[in-house]
Amino acid sequence: MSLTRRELLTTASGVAFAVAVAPRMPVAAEAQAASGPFSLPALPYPPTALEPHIDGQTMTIHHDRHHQGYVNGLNAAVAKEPSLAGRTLEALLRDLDAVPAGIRTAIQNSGGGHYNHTQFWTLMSPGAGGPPTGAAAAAITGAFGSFETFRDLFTQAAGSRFGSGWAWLSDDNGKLVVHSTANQDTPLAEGRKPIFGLDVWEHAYYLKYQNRRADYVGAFWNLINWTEVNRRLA
Ligand code: MN3
Repeated sequence: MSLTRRELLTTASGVAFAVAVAPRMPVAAEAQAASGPFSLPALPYPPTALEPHIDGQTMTIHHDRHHQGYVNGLNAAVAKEPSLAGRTLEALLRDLDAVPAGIRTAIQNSGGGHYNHTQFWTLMSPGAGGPPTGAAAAAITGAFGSFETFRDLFTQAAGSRFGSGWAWLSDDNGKLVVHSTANQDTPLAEGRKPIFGLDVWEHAYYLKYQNRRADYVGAFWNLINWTEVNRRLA
């Protein structure tokens, strides 16, 4: 004979415990939380495609495990607040104060992690990099004087972010700015629209670069997908 977990608990502990367990019963809801509404986007290239700048093992672990972890955390959080149904992730991150306190930190960290990594994968591409093209070239020169000046500012932002975080080029009310955020915080929470961001958590580079974050940041300039940057600028 087989007993379900609930029947075993009920048998052992009586009716009162069965009532207490009841809210945990909707296994279907938990399964749903694990699988949606947010999902891990596929990498737009094979994990080894960015070598030698970012190695395949780092890309696989970073995408399949770290990013998946943020997706799982985000789904678990929103499952606790049916009132959030229909809200976009951008809207939640833009106004964290409006998110119910019980899941605010989870939205900030896991929701931010999902949002940040989703843009990160598309902003790199094999055989890309070099100086900006099209609208990005004009916008960056207009805002910073030259691509080289911008690159130095961005490199400084990436290098000086203490601990884990991101370096960004963002649109701040129509003006391009270079800045950084801590942990998985997003420019959205600062009222800015992110154009592109570089992950400077150690999990993004440690296998290949160990403590040499500057070398990883330097390699990023060989990968940046200006076509995608131009799409996001438009
Ligand atoms: Mn990361």
